[in-house]
Amino acid sequence: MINRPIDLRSDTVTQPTQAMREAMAAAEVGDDVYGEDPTINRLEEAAAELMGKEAAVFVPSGTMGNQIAIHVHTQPGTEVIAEAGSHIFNFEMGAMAALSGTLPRPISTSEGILDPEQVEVAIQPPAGYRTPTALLVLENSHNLAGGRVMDRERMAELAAVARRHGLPVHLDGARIHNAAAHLGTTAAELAADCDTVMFCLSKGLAAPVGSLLAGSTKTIEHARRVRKMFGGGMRQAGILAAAGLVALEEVLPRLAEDNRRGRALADGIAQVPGIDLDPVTVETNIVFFRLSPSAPRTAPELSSGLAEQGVLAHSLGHDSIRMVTHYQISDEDVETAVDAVRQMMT
Ligand code: TLP
Repeated sequence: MINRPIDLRSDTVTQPTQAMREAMAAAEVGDDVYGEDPTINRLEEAAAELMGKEAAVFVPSGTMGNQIAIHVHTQPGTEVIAEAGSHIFNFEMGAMAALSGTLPRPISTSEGILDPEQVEVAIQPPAGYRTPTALLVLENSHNLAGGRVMDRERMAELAAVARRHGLPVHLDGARIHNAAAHLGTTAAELAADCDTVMFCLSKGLAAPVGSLLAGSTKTIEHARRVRKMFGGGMRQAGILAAAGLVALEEVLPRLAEDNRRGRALADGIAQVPGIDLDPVTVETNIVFFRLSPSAPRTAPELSSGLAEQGVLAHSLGHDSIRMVTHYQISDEDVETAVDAVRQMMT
């Protein structure tokens, strides 16, 4: 039994760093609904530059950033094309229907990566009896697909299909910096073909709260009005933005380490009998694995057994487990987690 839990449930569990806490205490603040919070303004400028866009707006969560984007790009009674396992479709409480009156058109893929042909076919042809398509959503890295990364070429091909049909593209880049680190490129490069991109400060970047939505000046002006409408107008939230600025400076440059540990975790777990996992598919900090039908335990049993040993993981359904590395997970923690899995499965 170890002293502190090795929490692999998500990278959302990260605690703010000491530097973040100090920056938060010292932050200059103002009323952001009036545009007067200097720390938020700095964060928004930094985020726009980082994403290669004209402007950005600070929002309380990734879900709100995605949903504002949907609201800005669509009209009620239209469709949003998204990969079937996407967060926007599965884990945002039906918000695209509830808040924007849109219907998802989910496309199933084997590894979370859309094919341009599939998108072409999914776009509804103009006809008086068809639900018009309004938006294409991409997710990179793809959470439910095990942190899979879409490369720049595929993103460009998908965006080109959307453009040919006059459709905007939104990128759910909650973990875009993990994807960029894997590819050895920048988030701006990956988001270049997208009209809007959302990324989270509160995941691998370890800030306590917040995400940013970036796009053209005109789109972000609209997004600010929608943020207020959705109840996301914040006041002296520069306290939160201060942590975000530290995240961009200090935590972002080390995300490749989390990706490396994700792969190390996968390499170890893949060797345990009864586990179905190809470690080559683990490109970033998310590790999904299945338990084979002959495995001695179900996923919920494995996750509760691991919890008793101080290793926290997420079970999904009967046979799937997710583990996520982040800055509070060391090489030693990875080894301990692999040992715990081996012990539980033998
Ligand atoms: N993901 C969370 C859970 O909601 C599943 C997690 O633990 O991974 N896009 C993607 C790709 C995400 O993974 C998440 C959160 C979001 C959007 C939403 O971010 P928040 O939780 O800030 O609303």
